[in-house]
Amino acid sequence: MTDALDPSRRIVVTGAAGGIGGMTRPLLASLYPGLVLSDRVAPADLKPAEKFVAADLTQPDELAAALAGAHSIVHLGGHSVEGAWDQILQANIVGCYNLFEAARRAGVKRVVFASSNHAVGFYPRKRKIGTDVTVRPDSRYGVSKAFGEALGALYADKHGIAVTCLRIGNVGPRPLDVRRLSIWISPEDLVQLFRIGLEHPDIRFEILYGASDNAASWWDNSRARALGYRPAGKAEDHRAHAEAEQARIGPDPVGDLFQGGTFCSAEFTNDVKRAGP
Ligand code: 15L
Repeated sequence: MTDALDPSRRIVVTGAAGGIGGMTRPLLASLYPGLVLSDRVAPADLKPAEKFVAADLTQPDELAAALAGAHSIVHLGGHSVEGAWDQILQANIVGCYNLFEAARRAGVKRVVFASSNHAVGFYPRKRKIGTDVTVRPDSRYGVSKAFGEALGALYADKHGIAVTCLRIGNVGPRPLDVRRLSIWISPEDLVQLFRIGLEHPDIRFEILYGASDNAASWWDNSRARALGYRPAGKAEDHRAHAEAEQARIGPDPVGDLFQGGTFCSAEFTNDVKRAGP
């Protein structure tokens, strides 16, 4: 067995107390006995068998302690929606830099970075995009995710860390509305993508879309498929629920044109024709 496939290797999950951490922790625990959870504060439902190390992404010493002896990282930590600049700056820019730098110092081999669809949110819904397009962030949050992808490329090229950036859509048991029919991913499918990042021998630097097998997808995820991704979730199975929820939400004249939805319409002062749908 190669080192990368050793199930006992220490894998640190940052942001373990957050939404995605909560949905994927049990699945990861059954695959990786060496799993270590990290966040500023322990998850409320931490099990006795789960190992937890507290670390604040803005504190390099705390990160160094959390990453000591780590083989790989799943970096879910940071601010997970749009926020004030200083909030995004500290959690997602400074925090992400501290994370990659601590990983390099600790000799970490692989990082899976939770990027977001909001790094490319200003692409129009009528256009299908691959992972090679120029970023079009829809928010300060989206800019921070594009920054994280760029930082991942730097640490892959300069230091040889195998980095997988997942432009995650929306994770949950089912799509929440019509927009999410295009970007939804089940927790099980997301863990499949984590595994590719943690184990696949060909990873050097990758950007993949974090989406299930959605008929209405706006993304070409053929690279993920080439790496063995076989999503089981199908958003169309939940269309009736998503449409019913959408009817309650109502229209968003700007957000409905773009992939990022409300992240695009928030604070929007442009003419939609200039933004290019
Ligand atoms: C994200 O990146 C957020 O973390 C999540 O809370 C959702 O807003 C999601 O995108 C989405 O686009 O639905």
